[in-house]
Amino acid sequence: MLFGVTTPQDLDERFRTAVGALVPGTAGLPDGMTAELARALFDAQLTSRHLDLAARWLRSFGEGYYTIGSAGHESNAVVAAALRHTDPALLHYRSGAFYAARVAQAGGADPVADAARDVLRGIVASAREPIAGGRHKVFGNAAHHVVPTTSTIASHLPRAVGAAFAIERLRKVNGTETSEAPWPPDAIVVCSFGDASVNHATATAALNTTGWIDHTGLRLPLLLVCEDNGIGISVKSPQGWVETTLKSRPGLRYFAADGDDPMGAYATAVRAVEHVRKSRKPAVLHLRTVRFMGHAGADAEVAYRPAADLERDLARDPVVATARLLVDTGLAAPEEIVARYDEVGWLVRKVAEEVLGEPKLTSPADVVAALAPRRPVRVARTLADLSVLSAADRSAAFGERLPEDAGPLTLAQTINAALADGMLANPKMAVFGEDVAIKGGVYGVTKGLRDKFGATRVFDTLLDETSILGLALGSGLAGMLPVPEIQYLAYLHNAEDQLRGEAASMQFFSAGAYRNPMVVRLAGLAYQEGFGGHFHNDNSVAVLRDIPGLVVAVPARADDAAPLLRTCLASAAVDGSVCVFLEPIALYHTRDLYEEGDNEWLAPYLGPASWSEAHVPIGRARVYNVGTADDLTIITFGNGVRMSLRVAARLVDEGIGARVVDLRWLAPLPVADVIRESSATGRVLVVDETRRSGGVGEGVLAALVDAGYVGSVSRIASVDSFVPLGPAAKEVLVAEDAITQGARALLAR
Ligand SMILES: Cc1ncc(C[n+]2csc(CCOP(=O)(O)OP(=O)(O)O)c2C)c(N)n1
Ligand SMILES: [Mg+2]
Repeated sequence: MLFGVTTPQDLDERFRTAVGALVPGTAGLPDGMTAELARALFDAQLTSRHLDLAARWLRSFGEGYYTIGSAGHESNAVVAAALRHTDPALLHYRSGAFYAARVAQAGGADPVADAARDVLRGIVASAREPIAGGRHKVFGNAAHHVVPTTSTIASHLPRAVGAAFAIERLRKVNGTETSEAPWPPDAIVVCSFGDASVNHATATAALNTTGWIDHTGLRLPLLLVCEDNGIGISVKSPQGWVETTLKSRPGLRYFAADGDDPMGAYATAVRAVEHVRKSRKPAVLHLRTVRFMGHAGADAEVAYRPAADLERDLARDPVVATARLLVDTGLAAPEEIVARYDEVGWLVRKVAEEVLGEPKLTSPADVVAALAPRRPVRVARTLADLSVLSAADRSAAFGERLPEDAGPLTLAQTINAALADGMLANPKMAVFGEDVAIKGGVYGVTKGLRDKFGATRVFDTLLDETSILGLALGSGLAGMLPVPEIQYLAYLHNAEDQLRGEAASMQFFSAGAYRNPMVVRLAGLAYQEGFGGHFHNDNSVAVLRDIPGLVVAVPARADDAAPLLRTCLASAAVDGSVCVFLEPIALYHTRDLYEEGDNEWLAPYLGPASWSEAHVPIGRARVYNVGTADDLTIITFGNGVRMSLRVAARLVDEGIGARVVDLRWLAPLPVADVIRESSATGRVLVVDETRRSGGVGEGVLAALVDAGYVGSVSRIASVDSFVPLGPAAKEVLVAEDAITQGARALLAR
C-alpha cells in the first residue's frame, strides 16, 4: 500500500481495516448525546463518504463532472446537528456531511437516499438537481434552507453577514411575528469555508464587517465555521496561523473543535450555536479536519505532501472516529458498522445509477430560463397599483411640499424624490452605503431620506464596497429590497465579484429558488470639467455590460430618472432583478440644455397618478426628433444625450435633421428601437462617452450588424485611456465638436 490515500479503493480498505480493529466496549455516551443522534450523525458521515467514492466512480466513465469531496471533513455533520433545520446555511464545498445531516433533520423516510440524490444529481449535471437544476454542482436546497454558494472561495461570506444583519433588521420591522421572511426571527446564519480561504480579501472584508457591526452595538446572528484541513490545494496554512487570525478578530467569539472527536465537536458546536442564538452575536467555530484523496479527483497529492503528513491525517479519520464511539459505547459491533457502511454504500450507488439517465439541460433556453426572468406586464401593473399611494403618507414624508409641487427639478433632486417615493411604496426597501444617511450622499442625492424614514432603513455603512454589496445580497435574500450605493463607479471594480459572481448568478444557480433583488446606485461617468481625475470620472462600463442578466439603466435627465428608477425597483421586487442605476455625476445639478438659463434640462416631478402612463419598460429607448429628423440617427446615452441634442439643434441650421436616440438602458440594449430608428434615416452616428474598446458603442454596432443593417454607420467614442485631471480630460472624452464633425462626415459619404 502506498502512503496516504490515493484511490477510493484505498480509502475504503483503510476504513474496513480500522473498524475491524475496534474493540467493543461499554462506555457511556457523553452528556447531551443520544444513541439516536450518534447513529444519525454516523449515517450522515457515511453518506458523505460514499458520495465522494461515487463521484469518482462516475468520473471514471465520464458521467460525473465534479470530484471535489468532503472526505476527512465529515465531522461537519455535528454542526448541522447543533443547528435547526430552518437556520440558513451557506456551505463550503466540503460540507457534504453537514448537508446530509441537514436533509435528515427534515425527518424524511429515507434521508440517506434523499441527500445522496440531491448531491449526485449535481455531480451528473441532471436537470432535476434540486437547486441549480444542472447548472452547477453545489450544496443547496431551499426546502432545507441551504443557500447555494459559488466556487469562488470566500465570496459567500459577505452575503452571509448580510443575511444575518437582515434577520435582525426584519425582526425590528416585523417584531417576533413570523412574516414573509424566509427564516424565523430567531434563526441564525451558518457559513462554512476552508482554512486557506480565511486569507482571501473577501473573507477578511466579511470578518472585519462582522466585527464592525458588532462593535457598533448591532446584533449579528452569524456562525462562521472554518473547516481547517491545514492546506489549500497544495499550499499549507502556516502552523497556528488560522487559530491566530481567527482568535484576533474583534467581536468574534472563538470556538475550536477537533474533527476526530465527533462528540467533543458536537458539544462545542452546541455551545457555539447557543451563544449565537441567544446573544445574537457572531462566533467562529474552528473545526480541525483532514483531507483525503487530494484536493479533487485529478490531484496527486503524494507529489507535494510528505508521507508523514498523509499518515497523520489517516489516524484522524472522522468517520472512523464516530465508528469508534459507537463501538466503544456498545451501540454497534464492528461488523454492524461495516454492514451499515456497505448498506449506505449500496444505497448511494443505487441512486447514482438512477440519476445517471436523468435528462440534462439540452438547449440554450433551458440553460438561461432561470437567469433573469422578466415579467414586464406584472412590473407595469405594480407601478399602476402605486397610483393610489397614500396621499397622507406622502405628505407626512415630504412635509409641506410634495415634489410634484416643487417646480422643475434637477436629476439629483428627482432621484431623491423617487427614492423617497420608493421607500413609501415598499416598506422593505432600504437605502445604504458610504455617506448616504447623515450627509445625504456626496452629491446630496439621498439628502433627507434618513430623517424621513429612520436609521433602520437609511444608514451609513463602513467603507468597504465588498461588504456594502454583501449586505445587499444577504438582505435581498432575506426578503428586503436593498438599494445600496457605490460612491463612484471606479470603486465598484474592487468589489465587482459580489455583483457579478454572487448577485447576478443567484437565480441562475438556484433555478430561481433564491433571489437577491437589488438596485445598486452608482455615481459615475465623466465631464466634471476636469475635476476629480479618473477616479471620479470613470467611464468603464464593460465590466457591467457583460454580466448575464444584469439590468443597467442610465438616466440622462430628470424626466427619465424617476420612471427608470421606479422600473428598476419594481423589477427587483417582482422578478428579483439585479439592477444597476448608473447616475451621470456631471448631470446631477445641470439645469440648462441649449443656453444658459433656459432650464431645459430640468423637469417637473410627476405624482403617483401619472406613474403608470410615464412607465418606461426595461430596454426601451427614448427618441428625440430634431428638425426633419430624417437625415441622421444619433445613438447615445448619458452625457452624450445632452451633447447630441445641442449638436442636433445646431445641425438644423445646416439643413440637417437628426433623431437622437437615448438608449437609457445599457443592458439589455434597446435593440428593437435602435434598429427601427437607424433604418428610418439610413445613417447612424454612435456617440459613446465610454471607451472605444469595451465601450457601449461596440454593443450598438454589433446589434446593427446582427440585424443586417445596411446603412452607413460611424462611431465616436472616448479614447482608450484613463481620464486625466484638469483640462486634459477634454483630450480623451467625446466632445460636441467631434459629434458635429462626425455627423457632417457621415452625411458627406
Ligand atoms: C477566489 C478563488 N481563487 C482561487 C480558487 C481556486 N481554488 C479552489 S479551492 C482552493 C483552495 C482552497 O483551500 P481551503 O480554503 O483551505 O479549502 P479546502 O479546499 O482545503 O477545503 C483554490 C485556490 C478559487 N476557487 N477561488
Ligand atoms: Mg484547506
